[in-house]
Amino acid sequence: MPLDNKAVIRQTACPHDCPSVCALDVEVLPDGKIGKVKGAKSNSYTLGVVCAKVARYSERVHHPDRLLKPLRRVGEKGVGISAFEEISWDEALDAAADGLLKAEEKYGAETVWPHFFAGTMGWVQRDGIERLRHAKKYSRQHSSICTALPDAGWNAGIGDKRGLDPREMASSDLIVMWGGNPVATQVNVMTHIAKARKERGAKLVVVDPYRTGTAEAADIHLQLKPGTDGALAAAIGHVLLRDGLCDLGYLSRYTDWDGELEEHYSTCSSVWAAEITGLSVDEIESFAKLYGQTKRSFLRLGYGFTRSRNGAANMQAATCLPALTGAWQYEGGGALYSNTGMYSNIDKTLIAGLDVLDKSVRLLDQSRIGPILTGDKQDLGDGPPITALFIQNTNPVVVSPESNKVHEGFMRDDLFVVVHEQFMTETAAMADIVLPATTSMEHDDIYSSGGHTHFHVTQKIIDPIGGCRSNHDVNSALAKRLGVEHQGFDMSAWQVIEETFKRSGLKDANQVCEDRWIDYALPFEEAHFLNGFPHPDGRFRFKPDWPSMGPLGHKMPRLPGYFDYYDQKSERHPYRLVTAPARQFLNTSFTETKGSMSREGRPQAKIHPDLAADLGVGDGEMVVLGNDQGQVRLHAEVFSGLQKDTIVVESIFPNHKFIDGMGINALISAEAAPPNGGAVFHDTAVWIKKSN
Ligand SMILES: Nc1nc2c(c(=O)[nH]1)N[C@H]1C(S)=C(S)[C@@H](COP(=O)(O)OP(=O)(O)OC[C@H]3O[C@@H](n4cnc5c(=O)[nH]c(N)nc54)[C@H](O)[C@@H]3O)O[C@H]1N2
Ligand SMILES: Nc1nc2c(c(=O)[nH]1)N[C@H]1C(S)=C(S)[C@@H](COP(=O)(O)OP(=O)(O)OC[C@H]3O[C@@H](n4cnc5c(=O)[nH]c(N)nc54)[C@H](O)[C@@H]3O)O[C@H]1N2
Ligand code: SF4
Ligand SMILES: [Mo]
Repeated sequence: MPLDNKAVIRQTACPHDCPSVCALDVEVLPDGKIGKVKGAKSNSYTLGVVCAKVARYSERVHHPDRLLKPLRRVGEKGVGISAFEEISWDEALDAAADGLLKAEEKYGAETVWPHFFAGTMGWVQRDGIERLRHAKKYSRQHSSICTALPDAGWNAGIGDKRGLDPREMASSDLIVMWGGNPVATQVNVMTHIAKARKERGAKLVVVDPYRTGTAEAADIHLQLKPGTDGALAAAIGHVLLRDGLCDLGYLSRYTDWDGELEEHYSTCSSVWAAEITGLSVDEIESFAKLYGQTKRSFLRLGYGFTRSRNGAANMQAATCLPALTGAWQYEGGGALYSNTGMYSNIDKTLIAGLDVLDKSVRLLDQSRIGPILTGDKQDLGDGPPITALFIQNTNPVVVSPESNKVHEGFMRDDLFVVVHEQFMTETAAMADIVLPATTSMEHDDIYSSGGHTHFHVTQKIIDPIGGCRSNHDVNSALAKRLGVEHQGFDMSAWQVIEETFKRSGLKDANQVCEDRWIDYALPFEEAHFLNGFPHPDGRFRFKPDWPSMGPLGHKMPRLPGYFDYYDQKSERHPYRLVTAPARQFLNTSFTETKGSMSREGRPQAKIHPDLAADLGVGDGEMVVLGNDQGQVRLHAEVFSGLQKDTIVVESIFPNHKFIDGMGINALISAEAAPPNGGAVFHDTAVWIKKSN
């Protein structure tokens, strides 16, 4: 990109899988590299703040280990860069297409599984692989790993994936951060909480099984046992009803409230919930009263408390609370989980090839890649085995449940793998062909924001580094070689964006790019569902139609609250493991940078001092965690901020950072959670032993 000899500030958005989707002001240096990265002050959600890992972003973009050339594996799988030789783009694309075509010839198109996720959240670069998939009738992906459980739980009661504008926290008197840790996972929430505390004296309550950075900052921390949120929510409902803190007028006008529900809540006492959650009766009662007495109460619902077999029920149980008090009627009152449903007027047909989608093609569950690659008949159905994978924006060898099976599957000799990546991840190390990918600084894209209401449009701010190509360019080049045609493959990424905006009746994309974003914030009445909830009858549902929400919906309880279907403690597995995100990583991204790795150090199991004493384990000594899925060895960190039967391992460290080379997801089950699948990363009963 032509530059004079002065640094300039260019504008973009953070592409990572994070609800904050920060608007970024990035310094571009005279040598074409990026310099300092700051949050845009002009964006009323970002407010000039970014997390520490992206403030250090040049470290990742200009990392000496960035993949810069296409590679072919000539050595063993899983070894890393030394097992590969450099090849030209033409050779690499030919070999990739050849491998996919050969697999298809032998077993039919469904033997190929394009596997992707949200390493970049840009719609064009993330979802363009769907166009290739659908055009080729390759096996489809049920993208369940992150949002299937919370989406089901939220939509069950509310009806659409949107909630409060987070900037409304400025008008809240009570903010409840439930099952999320924004100090680590979406720092901007803390900016808005801090404003409400400073300007209105708002209180912050955190519901989390361990003392996170967010819990440390809170006025009240409800340190419950993982998986028991439904019981807590039901007991709060009980107190609200008992003490006359419900808005009965609101309940009858806006919800499906009835006598059966009243009867149901009357059985969910604080004493009952204290037993299940491990909280004291007093903690439950006083929080319930505080919640019931505060009209402007903002529930900020995270993902964490839904990553459990009963996660959808937990989420739905929490969404019942503002319906009980009628908090939705007041500014700063109500709830937010995610706002990604807000952008539904943007037509995705061209981006994702929805015009060539064939729903009769087999749908495979992303979270079950381990069982799928090891030939699970139930997953594969009548279809062929998976013998070819084309992977973009995800690192399944590390992030997916049942890592031992994932590993075994990738090691198969009859599996052909193409990985398009920025780094030699443990997944890339399993590939036959590795293609080097641009970062968001080097390509054009558009981004919706889950944690707020802005839709961003960005163009590249530096030239692609080395020989890197964008996902869009690679998908288009592969499509040609695979003999598929679609308008989207003949356009540049920017043309796809322009055409998408035209079809959606939006302003010209160039203009929006100059403006940086469109703010999709809704008027008060809409955002607060005062014109009705987005169900056909306009009512919030205490009794959701779970069976309509997914193939496992029949397993869900009819009434809101505690669903005791989770990996409960047993004699063999007396502890419950939570694998919450580490602050300096973003999933597996940033595990390659020194700035992040040196701060996180090594994988550690946080264990209660009483448990450490029982085991005879000192701080920094080694322990083994295990269950029916596997065993993992790591160091112990003696930590008082959790219940004695809870263990926390912040994640996601690469497998090779663990003593035996197998990481924490070896312990996580790939069981699909009801009603519609979803991975259960924080729902694992384990045993623990001292190790040598
Ligand atoms: N630094 C950093 N930021 C990230 C990520 C990262 O890995 N690192 N990942 C990104 C992604 S992909 C996502 S989806 C979001 C997720 O962001 P969050 O919404 O914060 O969700 P989680 O990360 O799953 O977990 C958050 C908290 O939930 C708690 N938790 C676990 N089980 C339970 C439970 O049963 N009940 C309750 N009440 N709490 C529970 C955990 O202890 C943890 O503190 O963050 C994004 N941002
Ligand atoms: N134990 C445990 N496991 C978890 C979780 C947990 O809390 N605990 N969280 C789960 C959750 S919520 C999620 S969302 C998943 C996330 O799992 P992943 O999606 O696998 O994680 P990311 O690190 O966000 O992204 C993966 C890769 O995308 C690459 N990438 C980024 N941009 C581009 C691009 O433009 N093109 C290409 N080709 N590649 C790109 C990055 O280099 C990175 O290696 O992990 C899940 N796994
Ligand atoms: S807080 Fe999230 S969106 Fe903002 S810069 Fe950090 S990773 Fe990106
Ligand atoms: Mo996620």
